[in-house]
Amino acid sequence: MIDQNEALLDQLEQIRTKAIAELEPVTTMAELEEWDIRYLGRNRGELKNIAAVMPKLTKDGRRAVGQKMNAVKSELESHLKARREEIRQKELLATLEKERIDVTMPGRHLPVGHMHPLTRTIQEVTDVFMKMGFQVVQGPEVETDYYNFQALNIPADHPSRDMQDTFWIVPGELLLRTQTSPMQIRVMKQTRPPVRAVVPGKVFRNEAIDATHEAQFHQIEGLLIDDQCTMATLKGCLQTFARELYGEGRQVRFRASYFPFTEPSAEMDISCGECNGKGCRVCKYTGWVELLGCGMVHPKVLREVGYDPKKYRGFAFGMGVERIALAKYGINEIRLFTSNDLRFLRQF
Ligand code: FA5
Repeated sequence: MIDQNEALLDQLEQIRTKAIAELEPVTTMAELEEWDIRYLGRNRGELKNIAAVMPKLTKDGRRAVGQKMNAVKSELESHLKARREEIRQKELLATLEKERIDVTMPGRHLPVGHMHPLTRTIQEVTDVFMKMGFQVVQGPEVETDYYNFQALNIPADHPSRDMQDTFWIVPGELLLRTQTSPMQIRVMKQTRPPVRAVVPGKVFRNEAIDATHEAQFHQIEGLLIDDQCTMATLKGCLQTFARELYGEGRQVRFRASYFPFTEPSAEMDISCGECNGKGCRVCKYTGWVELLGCGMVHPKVLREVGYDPKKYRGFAFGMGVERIALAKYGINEIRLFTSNDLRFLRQF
């Protein structure tokens, strides 16, 4: 029995030495895992094999072998713990080294876009009018003949229909709006005076295209209705707008004109920004660029929307956004806005 105890103690000592020796070259968690199973494993570890024969020993033998086994076990466990920590640290350092961020490296260039010059112009114009108390509203691009023409005092046989060559969807009924003026009717029908609104949006005309004419362009409509406004209010408002948008250096002028839905009517021009009024291709050698049409809202239009023309009056205007941008930035070709040419767009 004594021999058997001795032999077991010996065996435990051999296990201890072998385990420590085999732990030496272990460098990965996977290898450590294997080592753990081999020596300390609950099912088939080498210590477990010795524990299996313990019940057959004498009391003293059990105590001596048990003590030695516990000592070996806790020594191996503490080696395991220390090595696990070492490997963990080593792996962490390797990961940190592999994923190291070089903060001195130049950043990746992400090109940032910016607003299209027409969008920017619309925003600048509406901002000026918002400061004057106007509300910004929008309306449909597909309109009925009633809103685009009839309600604006342009009946079916009216010659002024020819002023705006129309893209019809259903001839005589449905069309791509040729102007933003139909929104005058929609706004007035939906509200009671006082009214102050500006309406930016796309309009469409079946026209010959050249340096200042497009078939699809943008307008901003303006409408003010109250009980005391006059042509002087209209001129003051539009002059203020021109000064705010273009600065003090540019001149504006009003020319008598005709629109079926305003009386009296006028057009406002601004001195050409390309040639400073000397005459060039942009201004067709006149020194002026036409910006907008305007006038006092016709009594027939007021009656059409249920406003009493004896009580209320107002003015309206409609400006071409492309023309405003041409004049503001001194551009000599309207088609550049839709050319998608980055060399052009990057300049704004
Ligand atoms: C009108 O469209 C009227 N609805 C304006 C108006 C509103 C008058 C309210 C009175 C009261 P006109 O056809 O002139 O008017 O166009 C207005 C502006 O749109 C012009 O002054 C011009 O700046 C711009 N415009 C007209 N046709 C074109 C085009 N083909 N391409 C680019 N801009 C244009």
